[in-house]
Amino acid sequence: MNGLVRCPICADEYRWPDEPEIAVFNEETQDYDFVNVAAMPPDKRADLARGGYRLCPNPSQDTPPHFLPATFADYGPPIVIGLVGAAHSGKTHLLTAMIRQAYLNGLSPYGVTVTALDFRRHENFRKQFVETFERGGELAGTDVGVIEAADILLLRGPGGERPVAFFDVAGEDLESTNARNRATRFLVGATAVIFVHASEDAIDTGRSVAASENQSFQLAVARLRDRGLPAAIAVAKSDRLRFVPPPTAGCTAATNRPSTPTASAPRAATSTPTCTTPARAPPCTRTRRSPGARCTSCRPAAATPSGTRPPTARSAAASRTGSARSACSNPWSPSWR
Ligand SMILES: Nc1nc2c(ncn2[C@@H]2O[C@H](COP(=O)(O)OP(=O)(O)OP(=O)(O)O)[C@@H](O)[C@H]2O)c(=O)[nH]1
Ligand SMILES: [Mg+2]
Ligand SMILES: [Zn+2]
Repeated sequence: MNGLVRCPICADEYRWPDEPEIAVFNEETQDYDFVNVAAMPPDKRADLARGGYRLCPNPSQDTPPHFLPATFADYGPPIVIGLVGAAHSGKTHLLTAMIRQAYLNGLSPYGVTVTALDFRRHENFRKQFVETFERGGELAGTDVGVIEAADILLLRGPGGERPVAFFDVAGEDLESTNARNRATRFLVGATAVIFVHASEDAIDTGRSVAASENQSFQLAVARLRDRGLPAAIAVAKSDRLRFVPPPTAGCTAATNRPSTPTASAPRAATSTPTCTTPARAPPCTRTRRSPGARCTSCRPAAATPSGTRPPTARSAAASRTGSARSACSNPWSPSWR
C-alpha cells in the first residue's frame, strides 16, 4: 500500500516512512532497538520486518511515543474496529470471545483466515484475556486511559489481506465528555463500530425499566455521525434475561414477579403448600478499579478502604478468579462463555 496511512492510535495521517530502520523489541531491556536494514538482503529484511515495528511520527505531537507493526502498510487498507458501551457492559468479554473464535477458524465459513499481525500484542492479549477466559476466570475491568489497540490481526479472505485493529477502552472513558480524551481518539480512525449493550435482569438490578440514556452511545454517535460506518449492536449478557416462573400461591419471596396466568405458565393451584421459588443467584461483588465505583449490573462493590490505592487490573483480576467470580456466576442459565 502506498500513500498516506492513518495511525489508529494517534489518528494522524502521514506518509509511511521508508527509512531502512526497523524497531525491534528487546525483551531484556523492555525497550525498542532500532536496526538499520539497508545492507540486508530482501528476504532477511522482510523476516525482521514481520516481527518488527515502526515508530509513529505522530505529526501532531500529541501522543506519547507509540509503534505500529512494521508490516502495517504492506496490505490493503487497515480495518479499525472500536467497541463502544457503558462501563461493565461486557465489551472485553465479547471481544475476547470473538478473537478466540476467530483463531478457532470461526471465520472459515466466510473464507477468511486469521493470524496475528502484531505478534507481541497478540501474545499479550492471549495471555491476559483468552487464557483467563478459557480457564473460566473473569476478565479484569479495562483501565482508564488505554490508548493502544487491544489486538492487531491480519485477515486473509476473498477481499484480500487486511490488518484489523481492535480498540477496547474503558466504558468510563467512552462516557467522558472531555474533548481531548486520548483514549477515545480511535473513533477518529474507526472504520467499523460495535455498540455493546448489556441486557440486565430487572430482578438483579432492582430497576423495573432499563436506563433511558446510554451516554457512551450518544457521545460516539455524535462523533461518528455522517461517516456512514458499518455498525453492529451486540446485546451482551442475554443469559441474564431469564425465565422467572409465575408466583406460587402463598409465596412471599421478593424474587417472584407478579404475573397473570398464561397458557404456557398457568398459575399454580392455590392449595400448593410450599414455596418452590428456587434460590436466587448471589449478588455480584466484582471489585472495581476505583474506590466507590459501582457494579452497575448488580450490587455496589465492596468498599475500598480509604487511603488505599485502587486495585490494578492485574490484582483485580487475580482477586476475582476466586470468590468474586463465583459470586457472579449465574446458575440459572447455560454458561455464557
Ligand atoms: N452473565 C453475564 N455476565 C457477563 C457477560 N459478559 C460479561 N459479563 C460480566 O459483566 C461484567 C463486565 O464485563 P466486562 O467485559 O469487563 O465489561 P466492559 O464493558 O469491558 O467493562 P469496562 O472495561 O469497565 O468498560 C463482568 O463482571 C463480567 O463477568 C455475559 O455474557 N453474561
Ligand atoms: Mg473492558
Ligand atoms: Zn500514531
